[in-house]
Amino acid sequence: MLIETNQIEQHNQGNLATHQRNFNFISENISNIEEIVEKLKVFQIAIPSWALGTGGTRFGRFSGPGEPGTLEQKIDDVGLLHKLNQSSGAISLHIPWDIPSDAEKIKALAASHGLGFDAVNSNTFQDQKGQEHSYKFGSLHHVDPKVRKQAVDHNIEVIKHGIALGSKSLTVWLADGSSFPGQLNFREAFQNTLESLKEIYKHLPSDWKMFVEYKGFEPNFYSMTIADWGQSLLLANKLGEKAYTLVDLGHHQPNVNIEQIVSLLLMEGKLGGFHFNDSKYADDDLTAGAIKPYQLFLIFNELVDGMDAKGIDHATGLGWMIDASHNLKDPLVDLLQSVEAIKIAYAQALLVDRKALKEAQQANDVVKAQEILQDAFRTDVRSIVAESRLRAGAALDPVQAFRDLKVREKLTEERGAVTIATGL
Ligand SMILES: [Mn+2]
Repeated sequence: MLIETNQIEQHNQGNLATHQRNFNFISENISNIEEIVEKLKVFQIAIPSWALGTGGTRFGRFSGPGEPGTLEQKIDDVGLLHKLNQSSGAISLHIPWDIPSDAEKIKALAASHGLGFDAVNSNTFQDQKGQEHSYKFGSLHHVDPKVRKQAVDHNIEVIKHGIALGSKSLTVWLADGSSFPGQLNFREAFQNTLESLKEIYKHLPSDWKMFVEYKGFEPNFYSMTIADWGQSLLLANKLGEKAYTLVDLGHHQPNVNIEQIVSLLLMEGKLGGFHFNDSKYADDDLTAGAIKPYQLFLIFNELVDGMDAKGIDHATGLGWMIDASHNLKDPLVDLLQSVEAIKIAYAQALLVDRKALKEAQQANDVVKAQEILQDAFRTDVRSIVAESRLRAGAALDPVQAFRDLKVREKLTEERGAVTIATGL
C-alpha cells in the first residue's frame, strides 16, 4: 500500500487547531524556536531491515499479520514510516538476511520512497546453509585461520553489496566470546580479531566508515571479545581513521553511565554510530525511551554538547539507527514511537541553556546545574517535534494516522495473515 499526500493533509487538518495552540504556547518562551524546528526537521533515524517483523526471544516468536516477506516489502514498510514521519529516510540492511539480488532495482525502489541506504551489517553470528566452516566458536577471533578467512570474506562481500546500494558504512558486531573460563586465550582472541578487522578495513572505500560495535554479554556469558567501549576504541584506534566505535544503548551492563562514554568518544573523534533502544535489565531491545526517557535525554545532552564542540553536523555527522526488537507491539507502530522518543530527547537537549550550564559548572553550583538540565527535560516539546513534521509534509500524529489509515489491516489484506520476516 501507499499513503497518499492528501491523506496526510487530511489527517493534519483534523489536528491542526490543537497543534497550533500548543505550538504557539511553547514558542513564546523559546527564543531560538525556528532553529530548533529546522534541526528537528532534517534529523533522520535509519530503520534496520530486521526490525520490520515481529522479533522473538529464545522462548518463542509470535509473528503478526501482514509482515514483510521480501526485501522489497521491507523497503515499502520503511517508505510508509517515512511518509508518516519524514524522519526515517534510510534503511540499514543485514546481510545475508536481506541480499539485494538486483541492486539497481532495489535502489530505485528505495528512491521512489525517498529512502537511502544506511550502514550495511555483516552477520557472522549464525551459520548459513551451505557454509563451509561453523561460527559456533566465533568468527573473526576464531582459533582456526580458515574460519577467520571465511568471516573476513563475508564482510568484504557485504561491503560490495553496500557499494552497489550507495551505503557509506559497514557495521561489524561480533557474537565472538566465551561462555566458560579457560575456553579462550583473551590476548590471542583480541589479536585475531584485530588482524581480521585489518583485512576487512583494507577493502573499505576511501569515503566509508567502519563501525565496531561492542556488547557486554550475550550470546556468550563469560567473556565477549569486543565487550565494551574501551575494547572497541582500542580496535578503532589501531585500525585507522575510517574506524569508529558504535554505541548500542542495550549493550552495557545495568547502570553504566552511557552519557559519559558518549562524551569521551566524541572528544576523541571516535564515535561513529549509534543504535537506539531501551532496556530494564540487559539487551531488552525495547522501544526507545519506553523505560528510561531521562537517560535518553542525558545521552542526547552529551551528544549535542560533544558534537557542537567538534563542529559536527547533528543530522549527518553520526550514523543514527534504531536497533530494537518488537515482540509485542506492531513493529511499524513501535518504530514510529521510537523515532518520536528520539526526537523528543533531541529537542529537549537542544533546549538546554549551555551558557548557563557552563557558568553553573564553573561555580560548582550543583543545584543550578540540575535545574538547567531538568528544566529542559520537563519541557513538553511534543508540539515542537510535531511542527517540524508538519513543515516536512509528515503527519502531526503518525501513530494516530497509522491507525486511522488502517495501515496494518491493508498490509494484511495484501500480504496475508501468515508471513514471517527474516531476522532474529
Ligand atoms: Mn546494535
